[in-house]
Amino acid sequence: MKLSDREKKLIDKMLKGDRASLAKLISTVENQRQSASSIIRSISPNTANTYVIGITGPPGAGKSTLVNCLTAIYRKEGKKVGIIAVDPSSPFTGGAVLGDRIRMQDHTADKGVFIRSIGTRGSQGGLSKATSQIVKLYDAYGFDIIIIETVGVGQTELDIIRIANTVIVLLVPESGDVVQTMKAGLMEIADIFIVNKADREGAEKISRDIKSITAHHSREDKWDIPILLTTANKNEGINETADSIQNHRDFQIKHNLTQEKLEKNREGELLQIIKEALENEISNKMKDSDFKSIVKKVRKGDLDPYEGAEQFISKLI
Ligand SMILES: Nc1nc2c(ncn2[C@@H]2O[C@H](COP(=O)(O)OP(=O)(O)O)[C@@H](O)[C@H]2O)c(=O)[nH]1
Ligand SMILES: [Mg+2]
Repeated sequence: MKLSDREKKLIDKMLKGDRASLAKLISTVENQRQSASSIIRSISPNTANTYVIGITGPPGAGKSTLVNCLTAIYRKEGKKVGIIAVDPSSPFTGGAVLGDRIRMQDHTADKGVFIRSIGTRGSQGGLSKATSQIVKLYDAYGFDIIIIETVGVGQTELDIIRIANTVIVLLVPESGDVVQTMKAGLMEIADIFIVNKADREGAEKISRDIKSITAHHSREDKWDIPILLTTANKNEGINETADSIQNHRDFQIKHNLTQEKLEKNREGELLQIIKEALENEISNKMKDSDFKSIVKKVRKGDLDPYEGAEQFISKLI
């Protein structure tokens, strides 16, 4: 699809650092408008210069508070920070924005920080696609660090979290049930465990429980998962968190994992694009008379769907 002059102008201005243009482009991809893929395609030469940190954990665990604290550290280092707060449970994006704005208000006036909350808009699976596209927009815009905050531990946010170079799983002393049901899969995703609200009772215990689980799991990449204690609302343990992120970043560079991850992501992206293109092709073909007759026979029960699919595909190729 060709980009409109307006979209071309927006991309141009965004690449020169215009925040309003960035915001408009984000809306286009968030709503998965038709031109979203073309926009991302045109900016891809400007990407792959950023570092993505994913923070996931139960609601109220202190993710936004931690994002706020980490942002302060990176700003002091002169780094520009782009934040995406993903809240699929929030039906109105406005609500998510407001809640996070209040907590992240330290940075809302700072031009080196950009915060965007996204909710349920878009179809199933659209959320992770929109998130990865917003990451690309942020990347092209020139953020040195991107932080993605997602709610929950496990399931749906999994693919969102795969976009991140370092994944932090944030728990609290009350997260005992999460730890009990912690699957090996989580060990492959969590690069750093944090027990936040260390000011509360039980923090040490849960961190020991996590440790005993990680001790029995050797990761494929041999990264030793650190388990940290933080009290984010008092800014305690934040430097250690930033150090752990840096260590993980160095570890990946040292073992060539950054390149591998990049290549894996690109392959995943290729597959995604092919799937979408084929799906569009199939939907269009459904309207052709040749194919319509197959659909009709299946609908009437004169043809079983497997046989119908075979006929359909052989016509398609
Ligand atoms: N006691 C305590 N409260 C905290 C801590 N960190 C954050 N909070 C509070 O927990 C609440 C939820 O924090 P928030 O960052 O919004 O959690 P999120 O839903 O995971 O993003 C807020 O009222 C925070 O002030 C902490 O370390 N200790
Ligand atoms: Mg939050």
